[in-house]
Amino acid sequence: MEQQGRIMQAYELAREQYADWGIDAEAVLHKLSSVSVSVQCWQGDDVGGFETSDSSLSGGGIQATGHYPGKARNHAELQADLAFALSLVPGNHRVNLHAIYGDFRGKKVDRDAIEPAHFEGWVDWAKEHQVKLDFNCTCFSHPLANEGFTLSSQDESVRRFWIEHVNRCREISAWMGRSLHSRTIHNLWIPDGTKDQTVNRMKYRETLRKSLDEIFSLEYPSGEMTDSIESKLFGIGSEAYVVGSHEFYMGYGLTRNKMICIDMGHFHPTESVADKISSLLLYTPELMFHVSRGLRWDSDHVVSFNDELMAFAQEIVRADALPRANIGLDFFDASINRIGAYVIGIRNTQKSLLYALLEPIQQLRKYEAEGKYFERLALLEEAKTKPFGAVWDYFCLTNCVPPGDQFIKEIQDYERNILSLRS
Ligand code: RNT
Ligand code: ZN
Repeated sequence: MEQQGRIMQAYELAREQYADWGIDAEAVLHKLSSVSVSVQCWQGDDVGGFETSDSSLSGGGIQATGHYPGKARNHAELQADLAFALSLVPGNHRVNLHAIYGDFRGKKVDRDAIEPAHFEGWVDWAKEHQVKLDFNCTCFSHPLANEGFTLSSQDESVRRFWIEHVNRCREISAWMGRSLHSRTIHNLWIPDGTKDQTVNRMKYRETLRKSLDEIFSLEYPSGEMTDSIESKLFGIGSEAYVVGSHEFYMGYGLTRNKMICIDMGHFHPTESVADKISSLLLYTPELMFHVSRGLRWDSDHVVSFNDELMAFAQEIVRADALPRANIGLDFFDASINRIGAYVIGIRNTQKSLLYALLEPIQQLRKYEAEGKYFERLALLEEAKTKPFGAVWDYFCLTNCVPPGDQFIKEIQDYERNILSLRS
């Protein structure tokens, strides 16, 4: 109670300070409440999935490192972990599934045979927990991805296998969206590429374009599912060449009216992902994001409240593009408590948006219009030490989730009572 009073008091003072800058903190929090983050199921089990066959992370140039105990071993555990993580963050969110997380009931169901029935458990769970679902085809961690090519494979039987997989994933997505009355975004990322120089850059890309055209020739109502396509710069084992590069998918998305997915780890380390937002949004209605933190490479570290994340949120807010931004998370750290990873990453993403929404944008734009650049910089810097944390704590309190660092203890308790019992 005492702590609650302190948070209310601090918020009152903060609210007044922001009001002095012409910012209505209540209106900001209202806006923030409406943002759903799509939470990646794969942080919960290090991108393992629940296929009965061996689908250990491979063939995708992506890697989860670490052996922290307590990872989810089945649906019930993953669902419990996700529900617990979501109970520690404000707002209503989505869960982003991969095709390998179906309930295959102990049978070997290959990727070209999956069906909505395998995801009924997830849809029931989503209804019960009032979350919405997004979906991804899984074109990696499979023997037929081991040669490094899926949809761009020159082996027609391999290519057909993956086309069938993606077709089924899109059908499952549409069914999910229908069942939950909320459009499911189906994101497509493939690992295709070569470790060393190829003399067939054009050929593989032509093949990928052909496969995508075939896949997308089947259209679903946009209220049920929408496609997004995710590019990448390089992966482990595809250092020299990635078929689905940024230019490839940018061209494809803009000419075929498909949503482009920007993963924050998929560009040159000094390239600003934030700077891409306004450019792309001039030519495409919506964007999908994979919020991630690359450390030196596409390492998928837990998202930190750092300059890059703030710039990302600022660009969305400054472009008035919150309704056009689909914000998904994509990190997987197996070296720390995985629920802690979720909660930190979700909360930081929300914090970055809150920070951006509390920016004195009108004054900043006025300064800029008048050529007052010292003043613009000064105000941007002052914003950094405003009582932003007090607004955040109040937001947590009013959403009945732990303010400040209190989630640490809750996660420690969960670890002691539940995670530590998993072998
Ligand atoms: C890989 C992509 C892709 C995956 C997930 C598991 O580099 O970022 O989004 O991380 O689909
Ligand atoms: Zn991604």
